[in-house]
Amino acid sequence: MDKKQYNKIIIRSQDIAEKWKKIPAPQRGEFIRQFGEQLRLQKELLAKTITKEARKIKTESFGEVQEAIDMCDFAVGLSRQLYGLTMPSERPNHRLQELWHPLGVVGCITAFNFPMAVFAWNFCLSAVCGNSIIWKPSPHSNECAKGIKKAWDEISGEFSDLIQIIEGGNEEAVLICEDKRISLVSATGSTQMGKELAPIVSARLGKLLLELGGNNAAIVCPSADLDLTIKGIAFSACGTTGQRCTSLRRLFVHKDIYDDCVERLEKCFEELVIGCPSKDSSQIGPLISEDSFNSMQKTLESLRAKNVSVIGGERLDIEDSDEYYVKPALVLVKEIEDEMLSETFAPILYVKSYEKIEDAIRMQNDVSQGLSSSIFTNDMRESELFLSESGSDCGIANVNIGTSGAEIGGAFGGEKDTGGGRESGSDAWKNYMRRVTATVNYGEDLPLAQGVEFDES
Ligand code: UN1
Repeated sequence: MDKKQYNKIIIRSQDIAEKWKKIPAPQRGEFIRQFGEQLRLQKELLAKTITKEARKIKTESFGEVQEAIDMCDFAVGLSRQLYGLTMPSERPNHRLQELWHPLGVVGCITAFNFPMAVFAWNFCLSAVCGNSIIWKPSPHSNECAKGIKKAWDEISGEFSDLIQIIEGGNEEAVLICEDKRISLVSATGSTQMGKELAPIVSARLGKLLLELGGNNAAIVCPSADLDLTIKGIAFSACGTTGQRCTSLRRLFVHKDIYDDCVERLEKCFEELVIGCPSKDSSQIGPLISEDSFNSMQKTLESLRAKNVSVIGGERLDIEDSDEYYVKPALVLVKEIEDEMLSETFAPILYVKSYEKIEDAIRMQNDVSQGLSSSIFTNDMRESELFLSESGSDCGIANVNIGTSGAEIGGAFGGEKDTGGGRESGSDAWKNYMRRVTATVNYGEDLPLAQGVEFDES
């Protein structure tokens, strides 16, 4: 992008942030309430755009717009709850309190797979917190970004440029990361992308919020309700064509139920309806690109070369389309294979048996990523162990639910190579503000903290 044009965008964003921060937070919330109303009105249109561009099936596209609406509702409430703590001061006649102030301009880099919801996580919080936003969507989802911007433009009046979009790829992402005027860079994408961009932001000591790759696992215990479990696995592993950062990639099944579980999974994978995402009956649409297809095939080929059992995974010809429709792959492994340790953004599910729950938890944690995890069990000792400090090391830990499909109310994100950031619910708003610790002396003396004496006379 032309540097001059880029500069103009950022200066505009700084100017608008100056005005926006002076509006009381509950009034900023009112803008977000109206934005949510627009999203409700345009739900069908926006969902269609997602299906058309990101190729998500209809129900998931509607779900994604709903996730953005939920974020608006959450942020409206939050606009009256940007609480700072008041702490007891150790000094007489002193008040010790924290204040939260806006950051200014926030940069937001998003991926193709959640082309609206992840922006909404960032924008809704950032806006009620008093910031403007520069959005660089994935080159695969520029139309989705325009759809969201249009909805904002309908209600935002003079604050239309609170959202400004910069289309582009890595070059534009680097511009944002290098720019000292952008206080916080929130980036969603692969670990590789995070490792390239994070040092650029860190070199200028900017704030970072990272939501990177996952390599999510589920454990199936002997007491699990298998009907529920298979459903949970199928949605997490195959839904969104395995292209969620929360998609289920690895499955550890207790040896006593392994055969039964694999048999059911094979049948279930066989029955999933793969087809054009705008058809009501389709459960799995195509992969986003030829690159995604190639990386899936490369992973499967390298497994087959080692004589690992791979069921499915082949390309399907759907209505003579040149898109990349694939059969989800079930990979039955005896040992941990190297391929299992990295994230292939496609529907590949590795299945391995285990004997002891401690071993299953260890294998689950034994990857560099730490986003989402699940256990399927009706034994509270196992589920509590899984949730304890000796259990899952991920940012998300579910019981009797798959790894994907988190609600917005909780903080979303994970540890290790996932980047450590937390977005969406809970207190994630604090990422978009700066904290001021204010101590006020309303007395007539000047007592020093820690009992220090300093008498000038
Ligand atoms: C992502 O894939 O980057 O929990 C986000 C989920 C969705 C968000 C996924 N609510 O699967």
